[in-house]
Order: sequence, then structure tokens, then C-alpha cells
Amino acid sequence: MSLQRTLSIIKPDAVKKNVIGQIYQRFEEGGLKIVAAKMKQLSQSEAEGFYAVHKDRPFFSDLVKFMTSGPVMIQVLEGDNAIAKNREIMGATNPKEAEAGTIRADFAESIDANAVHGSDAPETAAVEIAYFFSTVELT
Ligand code: RTP
Ligand code: MG
Repeated sequence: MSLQRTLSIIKPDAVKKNVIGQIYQRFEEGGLKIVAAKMKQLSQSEAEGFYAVHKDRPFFSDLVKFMTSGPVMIQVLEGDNAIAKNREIMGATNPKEAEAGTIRADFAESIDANAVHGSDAPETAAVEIAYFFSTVELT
């Protein structure tokens, strides 16, 4: 077991559905602690920068448009193996393939509007946390 931090984003579709509290409950029940959080309307350049790894993918412009379509809720989650644990709680990228009881199975509409983001590795978690939170916002 290793104590990790990961970056989580509740995407505009789930914020619009008013299920932030229900999603936070999934994190807490899964043993993840919310150690920092902010609600934010992403600008186009903030969304493009966040998803820069996908800039050459065909879905990039739709992804940026979606991520800027309304406010998002951004949090840092901490716990044992938090990166993999969060992705387990989230479920598969495509909600049609997500296991029953996962966030995406229960709250997501489509592969585009899929409710949540979670970092996929320790290196990306560190970069993504620093992208949205300064050191004074993290204790
Ligand atoms: P995320 O980064 O948002 O946590 O999702 P993920 O790791 O499960 O998926 P990733 O491959 O990183 O893709 C980032 C987001 O791009 C959208 N996407 N659309 N139309 C498509 O084929 C497609 N593939 C990916 C999804 O919204 C995905 O969450
Ligand atoms: Mg990803």
C-alpha cells in the first residue's frame, strides 16, 4: 500500500446534473479523502493545456468544447493507491463499458460526457495537481 494523491475533475455534465455530493460520497466510501477542492469555469486555453497529451486526437476539439461548457469541480484525492482506486470508482471511459456501481455507469451519458476525470499515473497526477493547485492550497 502506498499513500498517493490524484487529481479528480467532476465534469460539466455531472455538475449540471447536481450530483457533486453523490460523487463525493463515492470517493469517501472508497477510502479517498478530499484534501483540496475548487469550482472553476475553465477557459479554452486552460482546457487545451490540461488535455495537451490528446491534442492530436480526433476528439480533442470536442473534448475542449465540452470541458468549457460549464463549471467543473476540481479536487485532489488522497488515499492508499489513490490513483488506481479513483479510476476503479470512476469506471471505464465509455460508460456503456463501465461496471455497475461505478460513477460513469451511474451518472455518465456518453464517452464525451462521462462525468469525471482521474489522473492515470503518478507522473500525470503530479503534473495535473500542480496545474490547478498552488503549494499554499495543498497541505
Ligand atoms: P479522463 O482523462 O477524462 O479521466 O478519461 P480517461 O483517462 O478515461 O480517457 P482518456 O483516454 O484520457 O480520454 C480523455 C477524455 O477524452 C474523451 N474521449 N473521447 N470519442 C472518443 O473516442 C474519446 N476518447 C476519449 C473522454 O471524455 C475521455 O474522458
Ligand atoms: Mg485520461
